[in-house]
Amino acid sequence: MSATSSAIQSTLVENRVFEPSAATVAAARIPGMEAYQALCAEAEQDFEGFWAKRAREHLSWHKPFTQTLDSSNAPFFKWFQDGELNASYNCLDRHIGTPVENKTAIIFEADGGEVTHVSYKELLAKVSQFANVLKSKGVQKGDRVVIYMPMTVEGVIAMQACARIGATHSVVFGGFSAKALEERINDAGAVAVVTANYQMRGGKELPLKAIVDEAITQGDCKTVRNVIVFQRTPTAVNMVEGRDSFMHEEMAAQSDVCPAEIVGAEHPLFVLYTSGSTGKPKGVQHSTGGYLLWAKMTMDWTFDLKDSDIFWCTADIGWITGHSYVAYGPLAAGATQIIFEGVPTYPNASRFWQMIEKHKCTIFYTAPTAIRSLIKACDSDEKLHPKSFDLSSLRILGSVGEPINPEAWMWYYKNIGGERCPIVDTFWQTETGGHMITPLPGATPLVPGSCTLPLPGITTAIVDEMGNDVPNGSGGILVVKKPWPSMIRTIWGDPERFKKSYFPEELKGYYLAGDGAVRSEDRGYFRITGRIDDVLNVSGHRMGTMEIESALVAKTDLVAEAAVVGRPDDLTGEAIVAFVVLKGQVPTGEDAKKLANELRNWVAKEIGPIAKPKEIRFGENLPKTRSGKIMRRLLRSLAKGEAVTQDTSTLENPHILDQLAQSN
Ligand code: 6R9
Repeated sequence: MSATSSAIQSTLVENRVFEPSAATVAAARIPGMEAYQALCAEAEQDFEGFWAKRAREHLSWHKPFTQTLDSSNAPFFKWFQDGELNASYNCLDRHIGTPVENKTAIIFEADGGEVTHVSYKELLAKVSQFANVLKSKGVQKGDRVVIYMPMTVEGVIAMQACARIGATHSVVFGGFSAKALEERINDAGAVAVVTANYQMRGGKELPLKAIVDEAITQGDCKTVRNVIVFQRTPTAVNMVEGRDSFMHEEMAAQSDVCPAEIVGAEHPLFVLYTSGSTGKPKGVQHSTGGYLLWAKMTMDWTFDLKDSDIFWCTADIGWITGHSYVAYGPLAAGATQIIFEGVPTYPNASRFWQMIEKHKCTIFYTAPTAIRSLIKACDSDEKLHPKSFDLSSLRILGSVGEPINPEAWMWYYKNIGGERCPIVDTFWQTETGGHMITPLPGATPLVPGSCTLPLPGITTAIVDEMGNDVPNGSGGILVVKKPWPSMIRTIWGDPERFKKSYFPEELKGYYLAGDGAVRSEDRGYFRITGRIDDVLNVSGHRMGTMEIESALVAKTDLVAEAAVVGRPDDLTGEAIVAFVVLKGQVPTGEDAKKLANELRNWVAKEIGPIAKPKEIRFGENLPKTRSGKIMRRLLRSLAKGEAVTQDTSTLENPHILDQLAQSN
């Protein structure tokens, strides 16, 4: 294909529009663009009235709120402030006495393939029992509990039990290292840690409890009084007398009734750590009322949820997607959901398709990185290919975590959705609590690679550095102009950082998302162009470049200086490239390989395997301006293998570029 014809083809691909079928529109909760526009108009005419009406409709309040939005201490917005409720009550008790009580809440499929069904009634009993366990350990309303668990029903039980007694949970992804865990336990001041002895992933038994022990000992986590261990596998682990106990033994000793502790709408439901542009992760604090409202509403709107749906979100509970669309949203909405413990490639790359067929999944929500890796594995093997499976149960597909490239979108649409299922490309963040910009299955014409339009009530816009709107077609900074119920409330323990990171003065009080975006000239559709700060997105995981740099320079016997940048990668979206100055000589050949490996393993130990640089390059120095600033844009070009075309006249040491241009 000539260059021109491929250019024409890619423009054609991007201009393709997929309208929802008449049948989908007719059956949808938001049927057609007029219905969508009517909701947007309602929110615009009476912003607070719009949200108040939904909060009354979608949630059960123990004490009704009288004030919808309190902006008196902006940007510390408060929603439904004087209202009282409980999140676990809204996810479980609320369904008792309705037909949902005997409905399956969770279809759990273990790594090895064993399947368990748990009804709403059964889940309520288990959550109550575990809530009583926490209470018996002295955990009280407002205390923090760290959850370091595999993807299991017990993980959700632990989260719901915290919510039930008003304890604020902080889930740490099971792939994080002892060091990362320790930092989070200490920052949150957790009184208890809930973990499992091991986790099963891809047929392998991986330790969790041992990492908790290491974290607590090394990090001197004085606040932790108890460690409660879910026995996932029969393998024994070290148990500390007086501190540690087994979840099943504790639960067996407790009643399965535990009245929900009623809390104020602004009570912190959870703190979830995410990467920002400094070395220290941010504890994103979410509320109870506003957060839960949006988790529930977006289940209805974005996924057009019906009673009969079998919903499957593949995200881990360690990430925000696993909070909003596994632990809270589906339960608040009374849905049946699939929870999967394992990995998409075990025992082989058809695992997802097998599970969709077996459990008759109707809504499938996953990340572009999973799709891209499965395309690679399945396209070369007929037996693994989705066409060898009956995926006719599917009606809606979703994508989340990073931009989905039009090729991956088309493959997903054709091979998984059978050209029948709308794809909702949902743009949102840990800080937004729930979806922000997304198509609606029964309304929005789809354009591959575009997350299309904001949900009703959500005021996203693209502005320049002074906060002025830019015209469609011009790129700019993505902001949200008005507050919304599920927005981040603060950074745990650091309100100043919250203000500075998300509400910089020059942006007129708008919420700064940290992403660049552009709207199409014809439809005004949003397309996210990627982060504008020092945050990378590797396989849909957020990683701060400074975090990785701090980890590298913490290897003080070896490393003098390090700079980390991202490089586009076909499979993982972005890949991590580290430029490292060692204390000794610049290594070459086998030595360089050995040292690079040592550093990669070091980063895995400091943060977690997801933070391992894909490539490490050594140099005697880093490119710096005369004032000593590292020129990251040059490093980004070098990482991509591009010729450096930028102005290098301010560079202190231009010869360094040749050295850093070489891969080891
Ligand atoms: C939900 C989640 C947030 C960052 C966000 C953006 C990227 C997420 C996206 C997307 C393009 C989408 N992102 N969804 N980019 N299209 N549909 O992923 O939260 O882990 O906090 O990451 O992910 O860059 O700013 P989180």
